[in-house]
Amino acid sequence: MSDVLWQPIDCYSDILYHKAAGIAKITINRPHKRNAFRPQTIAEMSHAFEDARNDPSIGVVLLTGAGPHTDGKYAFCAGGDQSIRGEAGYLDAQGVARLNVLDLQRQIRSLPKVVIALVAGYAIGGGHVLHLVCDLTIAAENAIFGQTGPRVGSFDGGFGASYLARIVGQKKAREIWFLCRQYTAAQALEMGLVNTVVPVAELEAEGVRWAKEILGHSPLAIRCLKSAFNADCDGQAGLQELAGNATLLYYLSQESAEGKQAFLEKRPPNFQQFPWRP
Ligand code: S0N
Repeated sequence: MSDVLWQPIDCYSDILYHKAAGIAKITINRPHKRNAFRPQTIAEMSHAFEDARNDPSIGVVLLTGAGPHTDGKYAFCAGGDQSIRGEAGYLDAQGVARLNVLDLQRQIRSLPKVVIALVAGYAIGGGHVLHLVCDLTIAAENAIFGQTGPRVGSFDGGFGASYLARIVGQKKAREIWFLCRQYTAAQALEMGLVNTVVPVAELEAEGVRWAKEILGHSPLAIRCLKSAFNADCDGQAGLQELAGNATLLYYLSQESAEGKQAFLEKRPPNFQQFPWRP
């Protein structure tokens, strides 16, 4: 456990949401399903991520799974809840089929703050893709990683395939998907799938240590770096994100403010005061 005093935020059924000292913590809380997600779980996670995005005191989000479970095992997330899988996706409370985890994946990637997955136990199927799209992953020694799609009749051909291949290489990514094997934390570290491995009792404390280190650095620099890393894989959406940050920085400049001020004061702008930098 960490030494921070987590404050519970809001009331959710499938997740726990806490904040402390610049850090938000989202915990998938469906231990009877090894933290498999249903549309409600995804909607709640999305709501919490949006809250973290809008809170200027928050710079880092930890994403984790509740555990240990009653049998002593742990899970980060076992993917989509197979018991409510309908013909066209996972059924919500109204019986509407949804694949809303894809929206959440994009939300995590484009969140202008750092998201760290803390993985104890199983990160399987769509749960594996969730840790994948986080910026960093800290694994407990008991973590187990893998995809099951071709065995259980699903696949993630988006980030789950192409981004995985960027991280572990084409051969390894194809092995992971085609064979549906499970990999230990040590193997995951060796293939670059996680950043570090710690004893399970140290997982949250290590996550908080990494978060505090990041929080000591420049928020705008981290924000621009995240979108720069994304732009490499995310096509025009990635470029839009990176360019949006360039616009944000420009808005913060005196040069940009002069244009707006001149318009409001109904005078010609004086851009001559600003240099054409080399
Ligand atoms: C995680 C595993 C390996 C753990 O094994 P263990 O420790 O032996 O526990 P179990 O006894 O198997 O499980 C304990 C209880 O938890 C239930 N449970 C576990 N996982 C799920 C699950 N995914 N859905 C529903 N229930 C689950 C068990 O049934 C058991 O309950 P009881 O005791 O009542 O029987 C092992 O559990 C395992 O292999 N789980 C299944 C992993 C899996 O195949 N996940 C689904 C993979 N597919 C996806 O995630 C879909 C991907 C996706 O979401 C997506 C991708 C792209 C585009 C769209 C989508 C989309 O669908 O939205």
